[in-house]
Amino acid sequence: AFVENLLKHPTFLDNTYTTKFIDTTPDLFLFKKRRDRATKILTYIADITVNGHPETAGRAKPAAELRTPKAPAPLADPAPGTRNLLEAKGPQAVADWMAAQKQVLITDTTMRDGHQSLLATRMRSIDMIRVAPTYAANLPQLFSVECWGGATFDVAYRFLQECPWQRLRDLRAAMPNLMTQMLLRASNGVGYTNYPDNVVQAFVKQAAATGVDVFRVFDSLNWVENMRVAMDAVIEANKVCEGTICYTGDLLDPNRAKYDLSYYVAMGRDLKAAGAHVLGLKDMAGLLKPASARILIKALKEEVGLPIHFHTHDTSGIAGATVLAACEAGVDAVDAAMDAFSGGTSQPCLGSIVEALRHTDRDTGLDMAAVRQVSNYWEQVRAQYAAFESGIPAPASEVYLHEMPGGQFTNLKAQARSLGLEERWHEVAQAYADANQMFGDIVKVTPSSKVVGDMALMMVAQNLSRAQVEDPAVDVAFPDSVADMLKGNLGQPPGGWPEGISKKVLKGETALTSRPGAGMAPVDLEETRTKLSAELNGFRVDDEDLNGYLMYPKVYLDYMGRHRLYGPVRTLPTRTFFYGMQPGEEITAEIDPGKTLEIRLQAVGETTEEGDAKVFFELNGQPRVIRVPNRA
Ligand code: BTN
Ligand code: 3PY
Ligand code: ZN
Repeated sequence: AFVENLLKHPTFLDNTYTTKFIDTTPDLFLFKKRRDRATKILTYIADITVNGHPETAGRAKPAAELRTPKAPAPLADPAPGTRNLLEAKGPQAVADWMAAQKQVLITDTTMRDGHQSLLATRMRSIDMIRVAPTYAANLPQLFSVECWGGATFDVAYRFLQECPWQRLRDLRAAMPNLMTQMLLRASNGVGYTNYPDNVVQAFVKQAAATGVDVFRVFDSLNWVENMRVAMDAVIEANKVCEGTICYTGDLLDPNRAKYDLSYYVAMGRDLKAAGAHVLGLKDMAGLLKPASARILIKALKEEVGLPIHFHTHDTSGIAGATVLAACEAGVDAVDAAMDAFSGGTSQPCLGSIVEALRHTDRDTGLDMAAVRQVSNYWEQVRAQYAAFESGIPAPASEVYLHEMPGGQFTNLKAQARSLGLEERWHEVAQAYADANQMFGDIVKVTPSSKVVGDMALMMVAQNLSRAQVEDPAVDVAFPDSVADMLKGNLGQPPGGWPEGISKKVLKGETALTSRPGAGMAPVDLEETRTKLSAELNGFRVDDEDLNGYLMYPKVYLDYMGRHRLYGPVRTLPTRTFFYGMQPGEEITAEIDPGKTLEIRLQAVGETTEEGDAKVFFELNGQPRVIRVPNRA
């Protein structure tokens, strides 16, 4: 609502210039533009100071004495790392190098899955970019830094008012020796539905151009057929294609025979045949147990022959044991998160894995003093995001019942809360497990996990059992996402969809059994660009903007509308972004390299008869008054 009000405010109806132009065009009227951007940022600060940020209202607050986190100093010039190898010799050379290493290679997931799983994906770019040079200089032995994709793409536009492409560009520049890594949902891109092939291709091409080196490509039903378009695009871009198996069920349980060893080995072989350089093993819910990891990793190594990159979540509390078992079984690379962003629904603790392997034949070679320093930085960062903590205090063995992915767990819990079902959480967990069986025991990961979650919430809210939902005689209004999935629009699970529930949901409609993308007309990219440009008053739409719009049209347009009002708010310290300023407080915001605004809040004045609050600032020593509607 605060946006709508501002949109109506005459002072802010200026739409003659926009993001990229301002951010990248060296121009003759620098003074005026800078002042205008400064006005926009002051407007944002004034609004948040007077009215608060809607996302932090009523939530826990960071401690008053917290300072802006300070990154540890880079110790030396960045030593050559995996990125140098990729640039010099290409992705196959990276895979060959991986397979030849004795040490366990480590991917740091803090900047993607870590905060996606613990803080609802709310980490802002500035908190990442500040420490990126330290990663490059002090941790050059890392295999990769996972810092893009998954839910981070839309959350950046939607909730953080920043451009995800710019985040990637900045991180890439700050870590020239390290491979960046992203999570790509194959034909679902970084969204929740299947996109036309040429949209997926354009997106991958752009991600590679802006700065992604390793693409972890997975499909939410493990359907290799629906991964090829994305995998081919990665290979075409000469980047590392990590074709990925999603792990589900329980390898050693004879009652879950659908996902047995032969299933995973066959999928691994299919991914290799599809051109994967590396085989990803993605245990998104943290269900792989140590004994199973030994068997699975050994079999995949022997039978597929690709280097293996293992990813898990610590929801159960024993992921560390599984990682160590995987290391014993010969896994090539593993994912971990820095202390403050590890454990629980996130990855296991990076430093502890490094220590556990120290002085063994699989010693990672990472410098623990450097790891500790970086961890300490992340501790300060996490403290700033108190409002987004989900408050899960202990390991949850219940994960073996519901099998929710780490990235979904906290999200679904929040959804349950907003529906007034918080005290019935354990029923939601059971309903989630029941819905999964009803759909035939499927892989649950974005977007299929969202469908199962929607179904589970509905069952609990309406007190429906699985038997009732399946009973042809009981009338059930299924969530749209369920109908969409059973129509085949997310693709095919192993063995197809169960007949009974499909029949009930589809009401006579025939379901698609071919690849959804095969039947979708290509989007006319240039026509889309022209129309978008017109909608944005002639703004020059570059390929990054176009791809952002193609993934999330409305989210992108809303972001652009707010950008016009507020300018480059990504440069604000995180506390200021979420809480505004205190009288007497001073901050700086570097709106361009070397161009810094010094902002001091003097006072918040009375509210006028028209309902506007006057906010008094000093901007680079000059007094400035900003009026914003007081809605508090
Ligand atoms: C937010 O809305 O707060 C962030 C979006 C997070 C959505 C995630 S992505 C992984 C997980 N699986 C789902 O089905 N939803 C979540
Ligand atoms: C995502 O797709 O965002 C995930 O994290 C899946 O695990
Ligand atoms: Zn994950």
